[in-house]
Amino acid sequence: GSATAKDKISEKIPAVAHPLAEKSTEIASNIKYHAEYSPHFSPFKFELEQAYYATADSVRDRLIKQWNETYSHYHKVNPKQTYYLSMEYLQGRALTNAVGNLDVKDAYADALKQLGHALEDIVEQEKDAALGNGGLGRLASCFLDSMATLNLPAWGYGLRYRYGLFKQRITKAGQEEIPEDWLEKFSPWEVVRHDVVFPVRFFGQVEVLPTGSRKWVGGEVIQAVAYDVPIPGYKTKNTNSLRLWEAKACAEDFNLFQFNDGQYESAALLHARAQQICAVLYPGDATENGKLLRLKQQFFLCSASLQDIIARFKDRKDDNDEIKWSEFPSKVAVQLNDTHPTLAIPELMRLLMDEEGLGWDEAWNITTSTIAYTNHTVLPEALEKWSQAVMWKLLPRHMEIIEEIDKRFIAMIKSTRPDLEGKLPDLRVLDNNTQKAVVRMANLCVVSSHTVNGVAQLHSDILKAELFADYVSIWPGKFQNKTNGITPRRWLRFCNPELSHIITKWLKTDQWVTNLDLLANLRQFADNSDLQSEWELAKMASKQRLANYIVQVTGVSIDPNSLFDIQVKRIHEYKRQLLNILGAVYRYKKLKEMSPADRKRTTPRTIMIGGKAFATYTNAKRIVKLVNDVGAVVNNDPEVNSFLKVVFVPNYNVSVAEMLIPGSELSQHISTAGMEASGTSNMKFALNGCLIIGTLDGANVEIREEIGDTNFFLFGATADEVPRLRKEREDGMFKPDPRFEEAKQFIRSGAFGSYDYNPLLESLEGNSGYGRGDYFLVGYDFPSYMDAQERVDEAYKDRKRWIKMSILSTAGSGKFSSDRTIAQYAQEIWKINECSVPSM
Ligand code: GL9
Repeated sequence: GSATAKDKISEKIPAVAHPLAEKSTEIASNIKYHAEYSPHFSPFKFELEQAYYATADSVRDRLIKQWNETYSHYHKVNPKQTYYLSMEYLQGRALTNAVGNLDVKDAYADALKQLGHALEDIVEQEKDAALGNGGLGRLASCFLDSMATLNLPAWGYGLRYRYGLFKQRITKAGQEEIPEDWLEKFSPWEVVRHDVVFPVRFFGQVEVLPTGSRKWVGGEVIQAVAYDVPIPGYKTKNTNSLRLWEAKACAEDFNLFQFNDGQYESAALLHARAQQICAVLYPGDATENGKLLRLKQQFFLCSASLQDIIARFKDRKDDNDEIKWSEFPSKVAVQLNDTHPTLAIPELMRLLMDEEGLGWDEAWNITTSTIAYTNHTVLPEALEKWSQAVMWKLLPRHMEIIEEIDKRFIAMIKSTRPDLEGKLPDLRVLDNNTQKAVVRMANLCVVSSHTVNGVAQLHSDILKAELFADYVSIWPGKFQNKTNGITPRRWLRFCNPELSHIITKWLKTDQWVTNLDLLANLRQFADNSDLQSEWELAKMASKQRLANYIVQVTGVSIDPNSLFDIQVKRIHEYKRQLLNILGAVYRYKKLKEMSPADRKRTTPRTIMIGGKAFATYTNAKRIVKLVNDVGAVVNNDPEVNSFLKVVFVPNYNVSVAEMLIPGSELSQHISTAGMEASGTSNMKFALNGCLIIGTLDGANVEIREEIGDTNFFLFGATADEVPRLRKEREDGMFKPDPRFEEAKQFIRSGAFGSYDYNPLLESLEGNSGYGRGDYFLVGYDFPSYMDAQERVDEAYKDRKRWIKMSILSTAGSGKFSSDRTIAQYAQEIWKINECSVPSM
């Protein structure tokens, strides 16, 4: 908008506080009120950035009202409540989600128009809150949305990292990581609670009191301060909290004497240590220092959250009632998001015994009836093990408790399951066998939780049959499946308004937004040519928008009439981006060899690959570079570049996903079977009418079941074949397909530049060892992958059939709503009920 237009309007519209305005003129006044009276910038400016902050402040007014009502309602009713403990939340942007869930989007768009701005431009001003790495963190954020929408009394707990996930920049050398300070300016989506502060101790020693009880003393104490982020439900008053802890030192910890003596650093030592705790998401843990910091972060989250949970439990009893600790598990459910918050177990035991004076048995009953654990991966390198030596130093009292848990587990096995005695070395919590004694966090979780769940049916089956098989024989009822889900608000209703309107029109209701199973009713119209042409137009609009974005961020112009083929996820060898790019290389080579007439008969494709590589993961970084190098050659080859483009999408994050997914037609979920626990972007793509090429892995299995096997491009080995195939490869029995050899050879020939790709390609060769000998079976699956890609090319030529398949993908995605997942957690694990805030 132009400055003159805004100046004129700013005179006409009065700046008046209207926190709950309904009329757009009053909303405009309220936005203007915040621009003037909640200033974050010098006065008299109302450019995009200032307009964003004023708009967010104004939306926040409504959130705070609902939030306070939710607090006091939960306090009054005092229902059982869930606390979701997670080291990661990938929230993304909040503004579109907030105005959408509050059902005031049109009114805000209108108000902003009066102020000379467009809502679409305003929302782009917000930085992503990227306090997570990938699927695990995004799942936690989808869960928060569903818990609020289902009116469940449930809160998230996490850490307020200053630097979330790094920003990815692509240079000639490949990926470069740049810190991103999402808090550089003010965040309107958090409220600091200066009255919610808990001390968290590190190091120190255990003191034995005259009574015989034990007490953790000394060491260093850092304060945890609560920052609350509002989590509005969709079209409901319930507004839950994501409580993020910030680390702070006390004033008393500032050594004024040293400071006046010129020793500035040592004077503020504890302040500096406090700052380190919440500085970054996942600090590199290659060094001992890095490991210690990560462990400190985990404990900080667990200790602050449990102190808060216990304080609330005590606070909600009637004034003259005494505390009935046996009721704790009927008021509190704690869910551990992976093993990262495992220390919640010994910390709850310590608080109950050492601070509240309970005995072991009572504390243990409470702890094990309160805590449940979700496993998110079977990759051995992701199963956390902490050095006992480090733990004794940092958390001496917790190590005592863990030793006792281990001792009692051994005694239980010896007395009740002598047949398992031989397996104790693997089943125990402590691993003293190796040179470096460690605590196995997953074992501690299984032994101490009432319920353990996997995140897709296949994954849960693998957990039961392999990783946790012996525990299943001890506690058969402990293990469950909770297939992951995604929020239909962010991942369809808000990111794809065009498709949403068509769905609402044909279903004659917008109830699908909270009852996603209703999408199945689209099936009856899948052949209807009116729906098909509307569907195609919506897809084309999203593709055009995506093409505009791609040219803006990469300089590569892509053809919206080509097949948009996307793989976006963290770069990992098991996810097999290498399979994708080798397929692209083979396709390019064949296109080069073809006659121009044959080329014209092919299906034009735009292959987009995006994702971040962990900073120290060498092969992942080589893959990023390879995709970029292949793109540079292919996209500039005038002979073929109207039939094939290869684009690396930089800095993949939640906001980029919201742009890419609606514009996708084919997406790749091609991990080695048995290795992707679930995947959740597969659900987002399918929901938006994108077809999937994939293996029988994770939630792909259930997606294919729901949308029908004729609508899914399946290829590859199955999970149960993988061990035999690896063995065959080790025995030198593997015969590679000539197409696979040709693709690798083409890269080696220097067709994509002089960078030495031998080390990367060698990971696909040889015959033994992890990361060598093609552990991920790229070579084995290559021919069936290429065959599946040929079926894709053929299917795309039949427009009607393709669009029908696309409609059936959306229609079959109902199961993958996180509302369904969370309803199952609530009923089958947490045993909590809805607690709706009344409308007056
Ligand atoms: C993950 C699994 O790898 C995914 O398959 C799964 O969908 C998600 C959510 O359950 O959890 N586990 C895990 O450690 N990550 C996952 O994505 N990794 C990251 O989040 C980086």
